[in-house]
Amino acid sequence: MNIRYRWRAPAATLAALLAISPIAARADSDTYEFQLIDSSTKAGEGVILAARLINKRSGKPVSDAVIFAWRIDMAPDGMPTMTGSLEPHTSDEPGVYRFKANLTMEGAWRLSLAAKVQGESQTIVGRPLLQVQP
Ligand SMILES: [Cu+2]
Repeated sequence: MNIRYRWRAPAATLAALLAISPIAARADSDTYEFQLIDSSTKAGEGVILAARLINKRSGKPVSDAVIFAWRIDMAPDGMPTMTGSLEPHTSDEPGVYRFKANLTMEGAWRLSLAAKVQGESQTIVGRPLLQVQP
């Protein structure tokens, strides 16, 4: 399979970066946006989530991002400490970054991603929301 991006760094760096990241959150959020291709899914194990990274100025997907931190939790439903397991999954669609998740509870979830994009010094952070159905 043609993997068009590389995954780096363990998710250990994640809490520090994504839980409390006023600095990272500021970075270029007006230019780049992570959008879930399907923002509604069924609860379960091994759910595949796909997020497209868009450059809003050009309207084009960003295919060379390196996503180095990821997390999924139920913060939108008042459960910020309830996380789901989440691991990168292969994708061969440029600009689309996929994950395999265990989403054990219905309700509102938040996917948090941090990425580096070529030519941008700042970290790109996105937090698209996901509705999980029973
Ligand atoms: Cu929950």
